[in-house]
Amino acid sequence: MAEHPDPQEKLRVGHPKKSAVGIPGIAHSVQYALEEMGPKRSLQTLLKLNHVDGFDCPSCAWPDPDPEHRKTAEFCENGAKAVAWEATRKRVDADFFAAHSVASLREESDHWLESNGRLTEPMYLAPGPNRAAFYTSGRASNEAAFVYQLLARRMGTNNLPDCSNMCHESSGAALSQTLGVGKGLVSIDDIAYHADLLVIVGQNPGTNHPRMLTALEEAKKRGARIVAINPLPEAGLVKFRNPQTPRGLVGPGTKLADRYLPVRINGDLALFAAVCKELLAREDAHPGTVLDQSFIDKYCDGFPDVADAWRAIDWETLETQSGLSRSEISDFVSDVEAADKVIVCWAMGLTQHRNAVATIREIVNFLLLRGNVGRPGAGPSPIRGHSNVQGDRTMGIWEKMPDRFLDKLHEEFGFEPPREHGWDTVNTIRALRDGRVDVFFALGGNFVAATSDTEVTKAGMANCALTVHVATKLNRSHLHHGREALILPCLGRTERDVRGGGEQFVTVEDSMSMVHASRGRLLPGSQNLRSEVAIVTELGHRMFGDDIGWRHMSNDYRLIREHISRVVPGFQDYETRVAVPGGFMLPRPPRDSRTFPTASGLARFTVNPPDTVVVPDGHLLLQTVRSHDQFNTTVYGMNDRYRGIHGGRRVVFLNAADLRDRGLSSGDMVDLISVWSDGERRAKGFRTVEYETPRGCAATYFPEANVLVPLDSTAETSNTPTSKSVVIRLERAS
Ligand SMILES: Nc1nc2c(c(=O)[nH]1)N[C@H]1C(S)=C(S)[C@@H](COP(=O)(O)OP(=O)(O)OC[C@H]3O[C@@H](n4cnc5c(=O)[nH]c(N)nc54)[C@H](O)[C@@H]3O)O[C@H]1N2
Ligand SMILES: Nc1nc2c(c(=O)[nH]1)N[C@H]1C(S)=C(S)[C@@H](COP(=O)(O)OP(=O)(O)OC[C@H]3O[C@@H](n4cnc5c(=O)[nH]c(N)nc54)[C@H](O)[C@@H]3O)O[C@H]1N2
Ligand SMILES: [Mo]
Repeated sequence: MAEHPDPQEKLRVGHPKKSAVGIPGIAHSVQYALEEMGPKRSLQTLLKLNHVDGFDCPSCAWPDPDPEHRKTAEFCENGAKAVAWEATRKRVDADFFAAHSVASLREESDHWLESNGRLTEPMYLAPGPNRAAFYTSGRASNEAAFVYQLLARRMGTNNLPDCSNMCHESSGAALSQTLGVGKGLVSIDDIAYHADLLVIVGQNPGTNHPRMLTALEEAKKRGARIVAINPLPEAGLVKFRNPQTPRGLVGPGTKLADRYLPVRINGDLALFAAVCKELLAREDAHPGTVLDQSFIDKYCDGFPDVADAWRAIDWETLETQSGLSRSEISDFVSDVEAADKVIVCWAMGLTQHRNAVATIREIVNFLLLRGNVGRPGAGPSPIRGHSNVQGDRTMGIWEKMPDRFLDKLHEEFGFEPPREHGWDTVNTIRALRDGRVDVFFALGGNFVAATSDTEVTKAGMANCALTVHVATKLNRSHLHHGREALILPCLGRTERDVRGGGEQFVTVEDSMSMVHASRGRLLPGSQNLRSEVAIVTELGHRMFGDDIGWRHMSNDYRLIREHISRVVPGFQDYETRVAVPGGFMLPRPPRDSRTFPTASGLARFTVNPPDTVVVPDGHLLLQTVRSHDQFNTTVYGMNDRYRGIHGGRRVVFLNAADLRDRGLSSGDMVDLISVWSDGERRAKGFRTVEYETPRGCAATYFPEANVLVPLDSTAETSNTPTSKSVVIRLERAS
């Protein structure tokens, strides 16, 4: 019985026949056999049907007469049909399945399905490529990242979530929308030797980028000013905890920042709107003295609209949202006015909020106003996290790589890469939760611990048929696994990598777009360890044979770099240029020539109405930060000495007044409860620490606090979990 009407069917209703079978019936069946089998085969089969030296009619179970009584044509009309149907020359083989998707076949009638002919080859339906997800943490080298995205796309999926989705995704989105390039436009020399003013927003370099302090010290020595914008007075920038100094380089008691603005958590959009409004007001008062009007006219669009928007905002909104007074903001604007060249550096304090992309766009507006883009000593500078997180993106680790990259892959390797966008990190967790992932593969990282809504992620992992982790160290993600699980240990950056083609090196790209080589020197931790490149290319070889030279790439990474040089823009002569000590700088058109590869070809001013997270009465806004003794989910020790914490991590930093309001004192034990539209999440047992931070703000460490971050609480556009703005309340621990 056909479930679906036959699309070929043209129903006609005639008179019922009076007699069954007879000559017309036989003639009909012979004609039918001719159609299906051709004349010779028809004769061969129909004459053998139900004969002693022949075969049993595949149609009904009517017994055959004894041998003497059998006729030359011992078959009925339906027997002939059955034979012809089976002995057909038509084939349903691999080509057929290549031409028809299972979903489209499901729509066909039963008649049509069988009428396509005989099944002649075993058919295996593998899980759809989009039921696999390939996660990357930002330590993978360019070579490993390139072959990894190649493997995923060769399989047919763009499901390439990465740690960037939780990190600088918002920066990439804001910068490409406004300047046409999703990367920073500043180099170390700009910071150390050229900028007049360095604005450090939502970043704690003393702990997370200690080598940056050297550049800042250099800048300070030649008289540059430094402004820190942060709800916490971080050590090195703002505060010193004697006797330590961040690098032992500045004298005791020195602090780098000349001005500190204790912004409310998530108050930066309002702050930068206020700064722009004030700059505009000063320009209006003394036309031609504050803004770089010739830069704006020549290189930008959207200025009149955004200027109107700034003029219309009232100061009260800006002060309330930023938590800063008009005079504090005005003093900062004076620093800006006095500086010819301004750099803004930022990190997770800006990117992990609902309005993160808008905030970073407002910073671009701020820089454009005085032509602080596309010249030495000026520009936007997102400070990246993992050593090669930026390089991994350049190599194609992204769930939505543009078509021009996919076209190049096609040209280079001859297969058609999938075009449909894949899952980012949050969407991968949703798919895991809903049982839509069969295979979860991770090239490094600690997905379960690093992502938001820990319990949801853990449970989701168990829905997978297979989880695979390529890793150097055992971590929590390996313990929350699918029905089958693999851990593939790999070489680390420090170790020598010898392959068939000799000793190999890999390459990486830093925050400032410099590409350079990295060579391990230590003997591998074990003979069993293979490089990430070797693991991924071997997998490619096992799955696809040597269709695109997986084994060759595995033995000689130069071949991978050759492919990269043809696929990825800016990598021409890769092998030669990376051989130069220090490597080479990738092109950054806005910086190199004030060329903005946006749709309009101009740098874009954007209107970003100030707003901030609404915190209900009695609640606090919680940010989650790194201690001095950790690298993301890797905890080296239990101290955070710059913040005065020793021997434990379950602490929550609070303003004295917020403690007092709740009848709490420093050292009390509390539970943290986050509130979200779908309910509450609780993290138990945190010790309160009275700390200098604006009222209504709180801070604690990640990854412990990730249980509090709701999966659906993400940044607009970038879909980054809002790890720096979680609405919570406190309850005294029982
Ligand atoms: N030692 C060490 N180094 C690291 C890492 C590590 O874990 N350990 N991690 C690496 C990685 S992956 C990354 S991404 C970087 C992260 O580097 P950072 O971004 O410096 O790391 P976080 O600890 O998240 O610090 C965020 C900073 O932003 C501030 N902040 C929070 N909310 C706001 C806000 O709303 N506005 C403003 N203006 N400031 C805010 C916090 O007080 C804190 O100072 O470091 C990299 N380097
Ligand atoms: N609440 C909250 N959550 C956050 C953040 C936050 O600020 N707050 N920050 C987010 C950010 S910025 C990031 S980048 C993510 C980090 O997310 P991930 O990158 O997934 O996490 P890591 O902790 O860096 O991963 C550490 C693991 O990587 C493996 N590993 C180390 N080196 C290598 C190597 O060379 N090769 C391989 N294959 N494996 C290696 C080790 O097994 C180690 O356990 O976390 C995000 N999560
Ligand atoms: Mo990061």
